[in-house]
Amino acid sequence: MLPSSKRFSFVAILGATNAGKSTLVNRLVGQKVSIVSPKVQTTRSRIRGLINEGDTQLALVDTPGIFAPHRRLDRAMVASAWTEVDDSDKCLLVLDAKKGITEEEEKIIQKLQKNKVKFIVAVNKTDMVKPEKMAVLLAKLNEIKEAESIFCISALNGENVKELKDYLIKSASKGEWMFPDGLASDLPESLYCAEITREKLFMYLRQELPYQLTVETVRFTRGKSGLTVEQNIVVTKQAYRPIILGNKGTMIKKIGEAARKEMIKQLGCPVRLFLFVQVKENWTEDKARFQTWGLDFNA
Ligand SMILES: Nc1nc2c(ncn2[C@@H]2O[C@H](COP(=O)(O)OP(=O)(O)OP(=O)(O)O)[C@@H](O)[C@H]2O)c(=O)[nH]1
Ligand SMILES: [Mg+2]
Repeated sequence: MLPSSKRFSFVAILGATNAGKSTLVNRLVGQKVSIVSPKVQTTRSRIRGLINEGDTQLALVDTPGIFAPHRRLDRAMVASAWTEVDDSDKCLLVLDAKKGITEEEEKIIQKLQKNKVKFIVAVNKTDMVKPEKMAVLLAKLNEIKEAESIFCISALNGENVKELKDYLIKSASKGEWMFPDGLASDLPESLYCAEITREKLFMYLRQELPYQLTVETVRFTRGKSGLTVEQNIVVTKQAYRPIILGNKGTMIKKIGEAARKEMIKQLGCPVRLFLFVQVKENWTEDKARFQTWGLDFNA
């Protein structure tokens, strides 16, 4: 029997929160697999985006941003990002060019160096930065010997993303594919729809509230007329209920409409969406929820 010519790699996408990791994963996959928002700490658990090209499959692992954790959920999010680095074949560090290398990025780089992890750097958001500032940042990055390759990209407008993708494909390891062909993500659709609603909550609600809530899909059925999706927006306090509902229900209506439209766009079928607000003071201490997300409760 001829040896298989298949190639496969897990690529962990790591970086500070808000660097543009999820935007980049979506751009590389060519489809929205991970939610994005202008606020920090949007991604809460590992999301795998898949690229299938020729003989090669790449599983891009979008991870929660690295930040100084306080709550149990925060700790689990940050721990999950580091676990993905250990479990992957390649590591892609995403930096925000506008922010540069602050103490936060330095800590991440130092930890990678300490663990002897070689990494590829994607300097993102170059569309927002003047060439002089870029030159200074690149000079600093060039001194890091663990950085095997550096790409200056814009995940938002796609600049240089094709070059980065080609590099990742070229450097994939030999091996059988881990996921079926034709999939863009391994996230079940019911969880994906919960993420879409969470994205709209991030979009419409101000300040701290998105961090106090989670979304769970409690019904996901496919019928002749399309999908019926029922979801609970779970909050920690009764006082948050009226904020999410809004005056005469206008806020939840807006959120529901935006989420429904996005589900239709991404899943390509009619969707009926029903949203409810539920108060569960202790959802952030619920072990089963952490398991659903693949997060370590005791991190
Ligand atoms: N101008 C510009 N904005 C970008 C670019 N890439 C991402 N963004 C914006 O940066 C913000 C954060 O993007 P995300 O993709 O959610 O960042 P993330 O690193 O996944 O963030 P967390 O999941 O919270 O860690 C969003 O408002 C994006 O639109 C880029 O290349 N240029
Ligand atoms: Mg993200």
